[in-house]
Amino acid sequence: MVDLPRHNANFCATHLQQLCVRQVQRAISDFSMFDDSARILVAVSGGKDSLALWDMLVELGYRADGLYIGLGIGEYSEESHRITSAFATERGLTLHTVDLRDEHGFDIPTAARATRRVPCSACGLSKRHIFDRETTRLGYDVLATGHNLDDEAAVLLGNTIRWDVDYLTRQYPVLEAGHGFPRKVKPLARLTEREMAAWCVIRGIDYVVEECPMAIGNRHSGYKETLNEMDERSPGTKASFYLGFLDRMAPLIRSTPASQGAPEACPSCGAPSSSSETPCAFCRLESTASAHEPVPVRMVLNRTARRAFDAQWGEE
Ligand code: Q46
Ligand code: ZN
Repeated sequence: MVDLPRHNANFCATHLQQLCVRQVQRAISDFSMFDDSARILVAVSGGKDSLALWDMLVELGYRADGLYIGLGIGEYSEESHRITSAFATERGLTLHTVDLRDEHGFDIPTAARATRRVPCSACGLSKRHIFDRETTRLGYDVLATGHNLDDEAAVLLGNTIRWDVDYLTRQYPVLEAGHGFPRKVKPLARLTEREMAAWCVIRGIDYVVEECPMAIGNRHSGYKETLNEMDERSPGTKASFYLGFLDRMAPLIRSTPASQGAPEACPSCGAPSSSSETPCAFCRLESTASAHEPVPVRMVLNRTARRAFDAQWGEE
């Protein structure tokens, strides 16, 4: 039995699966994410959310393949790749892989050191660029990511605390295609982290339990912890915060790519960019980071994250 306080009920394995499938189907239809014939590319990291999403879409009969990006984050990335490949092989699914170091000459720890910015900044930029490029290049109709309700609620809390109106107007489970960018969807937006972990246990999905060592102590994790504390005191707070935003606030403020300025093409890689004169942000990152000596992951972790990393993976 799985206890889900936000529904004020315990769920057996069968009912938990029904709940998850219903919520995914509802998200797909409420937000018109894609139809039955769509070719879907699922961004998979080896974590529970993206593997559960891939599993669910295949189970529901969709044509869904996976895309894994090798970020070069030490043993964490090696384990993620191993688990993702095994998931695909065991189920006979198609997995595309892009390795940052092999194809672009750098990894995330080295990019963080070379740019003197937090690792998640270089990582987010690289993932967005490669997801967009590969979805278009390989001819998929849509890119699906495993962001769940906890992720989205934490982002919403951060955007609200900062009153980042620009991000708030774009926070939605569907990002329409436009100006060279593919359509992007988040079918798990109505499901919590706890529900996704339960799905994986019930379905026997092996996933990377440890979170990325770079995430330890970052602001996003702090927002998640705050929301979890509130949810413990008053179950359902997290869901009503995010789902209420989608129901009542997003329709009033939402913007789409069509309402934003048309981008130019990067002169170096051809990706959509703000200028056709200077290389795009990813090409600039690639040129700076690939010129830098490789940096091991431990070197760019703060003290807390390094301790957690050593305890999990052993000292390098
Ligand atoms: S993988 Fe990349 Fe995340 Fe790790 S470095 Fe940050 S953004 S935390 S989803
Ligand atoms: Zn470029």
